Formats: sequence, structure tokens, C-alpha cells
Amino acid sequence: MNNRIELIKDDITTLDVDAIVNAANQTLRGGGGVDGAIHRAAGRELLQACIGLEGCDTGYAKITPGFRLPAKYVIHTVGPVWRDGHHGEPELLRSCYTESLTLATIEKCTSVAFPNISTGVYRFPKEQAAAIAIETVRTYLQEEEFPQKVIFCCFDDENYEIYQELLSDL
Ligand code: AR6
Repeated sequence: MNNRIELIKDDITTLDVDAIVNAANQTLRGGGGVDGAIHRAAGRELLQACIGLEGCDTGYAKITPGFRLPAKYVIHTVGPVWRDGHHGEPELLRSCYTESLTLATIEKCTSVAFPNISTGVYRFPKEQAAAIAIETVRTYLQEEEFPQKVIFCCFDDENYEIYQELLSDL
């Protein structure tokens, strides 16, 4: 199992994988953070494709080509905005991972990279978000052959260290 999960610290837009996941907002029209970086690297065609998707609800995911990215696909998911943890935030975050993985399975993706959804602008506590991400991915991989590899792609040191710690306990 653990050889199907990898941890890296990198810019997700540079990864040569089948799919990268985008931490988008409900409009799917780009934004800051990882969303902005993905749109800049993929080019305007990505925005055109996203406009055609007509938005996405929190906890769900939609897929587009990767256009100028090395990745073949971008899976756009909308994480919850953290309020106090009692407004369904954990369940919605879990759903982001499951829905994204389901799209990856449908497209027979071999490798999928996730950013730390909701832990930036949306202020989800990083420790809790990492625990949910790891647990959800592990459970999913127990049931499914695809994707064969899931990469947690951290960008900030804090998230990277949290994942290192949690993954070393497995
Ligand atoms: N590669 C990988 N991870 C990155 C990159 C990158 N190039 N850039 C930032 N991160 P955020 P959210 C990490 O704010 O909290 C956008 O405006 C970053 O360190 O991008 O889900 C959307 O349009 C953090 O750990 O996403 C939405 O409006 C993680 O990505 C809103 O932000 C997520 O931070 C979504 O907020």
C-alpha cells in the first residue's frame, strides 16, 4: 500500500503525472494560490474549458485536459471554507478527495498529484486536513486499482512536515 503513496515538496504545475488536482473555487474561473498557478501554466485554453463546465459545488470535482501542463488532466475540486469545523467541513474535504479519485479511476489515470486542498486561503487547519487526506486516499486505494500512485504535493514547509510525520506513522 505505502508504495502507492508518495510525498513531495514541489510546484504541482511542473509534475509529469496523468492528473493534477486543483484547489479551485465554485466558479472554476481561476483565482489565487495553486489555482492561479495552474491556470497560468496551462494557458487560456484551460479557462475556456472551465467556463464550459459552469461551476462546481463544494465537495465535488470536474475534469479538463491539462493543455500546456505536463499533466494530461486537471481535476478541479472545490474544498470547503473553514468556519469552525461544525459546518460539514471535514466531510466536504473528504468528499473532495473521493470525488477527485473517482474521476481519476474513470480516466484510468496511473498517477495523480494532490495539493493540500483548503489549507491556504480557505484556512482549514493543516493537521486535520492532512489526516483526512491521508485516511481518505488510503481507504480509496484499498478498493481500487487505479490510480496506481497518489502523490501528496506540498508547497509550504509546514504542510510537508505534517505529512512526513503522519505518513511515517503508517
Ligand atoms: N503547487 C502546489 N501547491 C501550491 C502551489 C503550487 N504551485 N501554490 C500554492 N500551493 P490555496 P485553498 C498550496 O490557497 O485553501 C484560490 O484563490 C498552498 O501552500 O491555493 O483550497 C481558489 O480560486 C496551500 O497549502 O487553496 C479558491 O478561491 C494549498 O496549495 C481558494 O484559493 C492550498 O492553498 C481555494 O483555497
